[in-house]
Amino acid sequence: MEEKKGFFKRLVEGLSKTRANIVAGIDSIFSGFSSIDDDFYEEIEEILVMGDLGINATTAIIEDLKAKVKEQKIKEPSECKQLLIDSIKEQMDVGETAYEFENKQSVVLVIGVNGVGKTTSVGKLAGKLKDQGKKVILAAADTFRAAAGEQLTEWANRAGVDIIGGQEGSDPAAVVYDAVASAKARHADVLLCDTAGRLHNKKNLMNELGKINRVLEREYPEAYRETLVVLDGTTGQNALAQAREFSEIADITGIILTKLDGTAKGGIAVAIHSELGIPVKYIGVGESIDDLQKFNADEFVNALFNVQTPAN
Ligand SMILES: Nc1nc2c(ncn2[C@@H]2O[C@H](COP(=O)(O)OP(=O)(O)OP(=O)(O)O)[C@@H](O)[C@H]2O)c(=O)[nH]1
Ligand SMILES: [Mg+2]
Repeated sequence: MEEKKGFFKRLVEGLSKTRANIVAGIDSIFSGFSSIDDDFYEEIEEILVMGDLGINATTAIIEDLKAKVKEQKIKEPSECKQLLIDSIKEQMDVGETAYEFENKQSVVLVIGVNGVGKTTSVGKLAGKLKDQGKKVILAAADTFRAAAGEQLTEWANRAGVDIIGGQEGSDPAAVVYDAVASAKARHADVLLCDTAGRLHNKKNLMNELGKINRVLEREYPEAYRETLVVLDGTTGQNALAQAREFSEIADITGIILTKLDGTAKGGIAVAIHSELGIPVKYIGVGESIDDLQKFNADEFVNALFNVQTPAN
């Protein structure tokens, strides 16, 4: 509870620029319009699109808002605020089953382009799972970037979990092979695999992921599979484009959206979910080990609009 409160507060702080970007504009529409008309809806629409929520989500939200206004016979623009908040929440419900891997024997492949926060997120996730009493092993399958292994080793030490690595330049699939053997021998609950971010070229990426996937299928068929794409929240629409590209070459089961602290583009969380149907499962709001949390639509939208969640 203590920790959750702290995180919500940090989330509220982290989203302050996004809030300034979206909510301030919306509030001025709610107070500036005296009646609910087409202009009113158009202005809200524009702010949501500018706030990186994406065309899909925005259209759905506006349609939903219109239906609710009609149904509840609402006349005052100011009364629309809560309806709008509810509509945004409905766009991004992740559902109960999203975190099944946490309670199963599982292997989590963490992929994403250069510098988005893969290694950091693997480290944070390891810390979280370890705190839940899980036996976690890390696979340092980024053998490309110099010092990537050392960086992950630091995280393994911080989280208090084991790590399996390979030499720089060695085959990432071989590292995964060794890590699977170790996960089996040590009866690990979760094997987290960090990967290299430089494979921006689609063909290389597909080859490498294909190889890793074949190792996992062959050597560890009993493990529940999770493939998470890490996206940098500060890059807005670019993050959405990356998610789309990865979804074309891998069976993505979820997104980790990082660097939501201090970005004005936090609305992208809504867009990713709505445009691609891929749930945002975790969000990062800082560089330390506690700065990763499960994504909770209610909490996120409350933080965005700075309304208190009753339970917190
Ligand atoms: N502010 C902030 N910084 C973050 C967050 N997540 C990661 N970072 C920072 O982003 C930088 C890159 O993080 P890495 O974890 O090394 O990213 P990566 O995807 O592994 O990078 P490559 O392995 O080079 O592809 C580091 O300085 C991290 O501290 C976050 O949620 N908030
Ligand atoms: Mg890395």
